[in-house]
Amino acid sequence: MSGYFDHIDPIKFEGPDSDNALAFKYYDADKKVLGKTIEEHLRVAVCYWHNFCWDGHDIFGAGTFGRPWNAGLNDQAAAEEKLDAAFDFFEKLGQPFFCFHDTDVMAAAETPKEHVENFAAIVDKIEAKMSDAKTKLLWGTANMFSHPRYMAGASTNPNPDVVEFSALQVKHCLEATHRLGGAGYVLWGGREGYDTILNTDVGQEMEQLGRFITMVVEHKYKIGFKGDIWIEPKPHEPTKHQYDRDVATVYGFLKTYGLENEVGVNIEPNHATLAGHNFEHEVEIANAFGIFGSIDFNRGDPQNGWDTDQFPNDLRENTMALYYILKGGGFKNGGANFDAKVRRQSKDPEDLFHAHIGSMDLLARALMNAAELIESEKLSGFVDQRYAGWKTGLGAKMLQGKTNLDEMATAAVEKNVSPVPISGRQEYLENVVTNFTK
Ligand code: XUL
Ligand code: CO
Repeated sequence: MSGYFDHIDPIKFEGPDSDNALAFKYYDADKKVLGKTIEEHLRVAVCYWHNFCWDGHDIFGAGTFGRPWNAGLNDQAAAEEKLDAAFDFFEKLGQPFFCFHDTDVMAAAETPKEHVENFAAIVDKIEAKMSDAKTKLLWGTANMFSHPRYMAGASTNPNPDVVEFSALQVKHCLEATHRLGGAGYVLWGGREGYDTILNTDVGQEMEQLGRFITMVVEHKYKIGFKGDIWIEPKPHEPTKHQYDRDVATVYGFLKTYGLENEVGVNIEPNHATLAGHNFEHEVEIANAFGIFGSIDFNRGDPQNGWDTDQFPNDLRENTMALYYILKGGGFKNGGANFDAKVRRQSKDPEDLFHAHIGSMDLLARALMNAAELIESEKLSGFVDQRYAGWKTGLGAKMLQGKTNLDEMATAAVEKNVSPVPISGRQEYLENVVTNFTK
């Protein structure tokens, strides 16, 4: 026990009329929605890095949070104190999952041997903690972007020695994720991209990335890891051009290297908006290509263009996202990880709870709205009817590859009518969504 959250009672569901800021109003974990409980649908995860590692510093100022485990050296004792605090938080919040980077949980390391030893030492402790906790591991990942050695990328680095270090980190983190029962493993591109083309061989770097991810997949089979591997698209920040800029780009890359049936995506709304897409677009593109995996829920700020990683609070946006997630079959191994951080002035332990309670309530409402939208068939009925022409006749033959330009052109001339445009009913459909957002 860390003692850090002792003054906060376990968070309970009290319903929408409750005045208690430290209670759930909508996140009723056991409530059934479309045949599954809210907890089973959402698979909520708390992330280690924003909540327990970041100390509140920004580019102009020092840390503001004063969390005791971040006060001194990041040694094994501090890593264990942080682990205690993290599991105390998980127990009080009661969410089913957490996520971590290797460097979030372990004592700082400089050499490869130190990395292996320090990581192994904390993985033993995490395993012990998990043995009497409800919280399971949603996914693990290796941080290959913070240390200066990764300045020019990890697997896309011009120096193969850096790629060796990356291989070491991913091997150990994937094996730890497997040992801890993780449902997935995430590869965020970090610095896999470039700042100036003048010093970069893009073709060479893409080849390195393709080979590296192939080796990760091979290792997954070698160790018998049954979870999924997901790439997390992001268009820029930290590098100007990231190779995995959005879901469609990632799909093209996976297809090029024959990985499209092995690797899916972990979508983050703030990354989607930085790429000029909305959240539901990224979800539906992933559904269309069959690579939907998991979500790092958060939001950006519409007035600025960087990755502010704020907790989500837009009910309509998340109703839309949950609608397309459910339409695609919902989460399987993936879940709702909050890759979000409280603002720098929100320095108290309570603030971490307010942030997660509010976002879990928001997602529960969005889920219930989305389920009602699905059941009403108002959107799907409209779309099905809009594409009904493709079920029969030449439309069906075209999709089956059984017609050609000659036959279609002849059919058009025989009918000899210019097709009459049909309304797309955008405003009507937007009204439907508004009326289901409650
Ligand atoms: C960075 C980001 C990461 C990944 C994991 O923008 O989202 O935290 O989710 O490395
Ligand atoms: Co993320």
